Amino acid sequence: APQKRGGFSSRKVFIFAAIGSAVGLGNIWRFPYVAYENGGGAFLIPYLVALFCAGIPFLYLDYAMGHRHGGSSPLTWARMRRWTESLGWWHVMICVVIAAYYAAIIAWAAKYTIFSVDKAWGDDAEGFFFGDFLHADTSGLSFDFVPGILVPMVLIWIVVIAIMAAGVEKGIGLTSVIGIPVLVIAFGALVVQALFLDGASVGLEAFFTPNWEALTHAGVWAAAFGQIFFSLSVGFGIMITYSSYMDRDTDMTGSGTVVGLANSSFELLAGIGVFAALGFMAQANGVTVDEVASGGIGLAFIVFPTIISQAPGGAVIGVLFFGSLVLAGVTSLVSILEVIISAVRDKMELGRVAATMVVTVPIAVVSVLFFATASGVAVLDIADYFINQFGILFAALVAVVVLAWVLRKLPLLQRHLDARGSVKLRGWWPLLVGTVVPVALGYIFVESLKDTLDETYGGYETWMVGIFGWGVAGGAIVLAVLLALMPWRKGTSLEVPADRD
Ligand code: LEU
Repeated sequence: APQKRGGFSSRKVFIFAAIGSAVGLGNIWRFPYVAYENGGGAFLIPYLVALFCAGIPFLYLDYAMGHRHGGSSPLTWARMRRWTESLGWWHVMICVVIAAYYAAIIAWAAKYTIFSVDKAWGDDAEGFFFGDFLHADTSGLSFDFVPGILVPMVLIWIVVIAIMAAGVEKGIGLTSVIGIPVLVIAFGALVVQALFLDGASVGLEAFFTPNWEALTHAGVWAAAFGQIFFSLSVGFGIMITYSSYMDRDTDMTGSGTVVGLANSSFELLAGIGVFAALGFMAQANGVTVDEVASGGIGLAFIVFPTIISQAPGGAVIGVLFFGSLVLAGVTSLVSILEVIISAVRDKMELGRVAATMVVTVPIAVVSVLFFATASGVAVLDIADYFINQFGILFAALVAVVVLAWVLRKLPLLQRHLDARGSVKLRGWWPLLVGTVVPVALGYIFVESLKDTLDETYGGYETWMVGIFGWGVAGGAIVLAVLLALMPWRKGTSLEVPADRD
């Protein structure tokens, strides 16, 4: 029965939880550096194209699947056609990988919230981040624990496990209903403060000036699509799972539109805030915005500390910024874990608390083992790139091809959404999802594959990329196929719930 799986008590809670999932480290930590590495201002155009042509349509797709079939991702797929169940487990495995590294970044942010108060990095934020803080060793694999990361990681895991054990409504729902308004206020205050810094306009100019040449690179488009899917939390089971927790009459397209626009607004706001701050820093140091925005994955942890040291009221900026990261991160991490927990619950005879423990404790251990150690930042960089390009985007491609061309389910799903949705999708949606999305994703996938095969990612050791890149992305697929072979618990029906159509 549906009550046994848990669920959200109202559409409001669902929307908060979905926004809580979407707005995360991707918006604040990942977006600025991905944008920066892919042409800066030039990134906005592919980003917006990806949002409207693929991201939001795909969000409706996830909603339709989860809502109509009322199950976790594997159960939803199994209810569409038995043999597609492994696609759901692929989502689950992608979430396992993301959860493991996502917690590490939240832990960094928690630590930096405290560091902000007395500006622990002195005047060398970059040296401090990679050296004193991370003890980064990018030359290979190292299991030397870094206590400064280990402790906050363990604490984050304890908090998140407690939320998950409390359940869908009382854990996830409540955390988001409280956390998201606080986040919006804190982050809004931060952006306003950033806009008043000297030199902010220089940074904004850099952000909003298109670099047309960058649009000719397939890699820029791949990055934009990857960012959109990651940021909206679509294509890897999260929104399927959340929408399975809603009543049959819920307006899913209206909800999806709110969630999609809220997420992108937040992301652009973060872009504006970060680039305004970069402008300040460039001006204060007499260099160009290009020169300050180095650091890639560490952008947020290098640039912001420098600003905190130099700007008036820096400590406040720091606490707001890193505090926002922690809050945004936690409300997203719970959604990643819920994909796994709900799948395990649907498949096996386990209660909420037992399933939470069986899922989260091993992931927490792996997470600490790989990311609270000196090679953590290298493994994280590799895993994040590969699980995006060859996990999320690839899984999304396979999903649309199967749904649109093999099972031919799009018209059915469209009718399901339109029967109760305030935003009517009509014919344009199956068209976009059935043609434009697979063509775009297919092209990007091939190009991205060529690029990645051409050159070892990020200049790391080949074997490191082999294990944590190709190995992790490929291993997720192999394990997914194996998990789909396991039997369902006796009480789980593989029929579409009768009340859902
Ligand atoms: N959408 C989230 C973010 O932007 C990530 C996802 C994996 C939950 O950070």
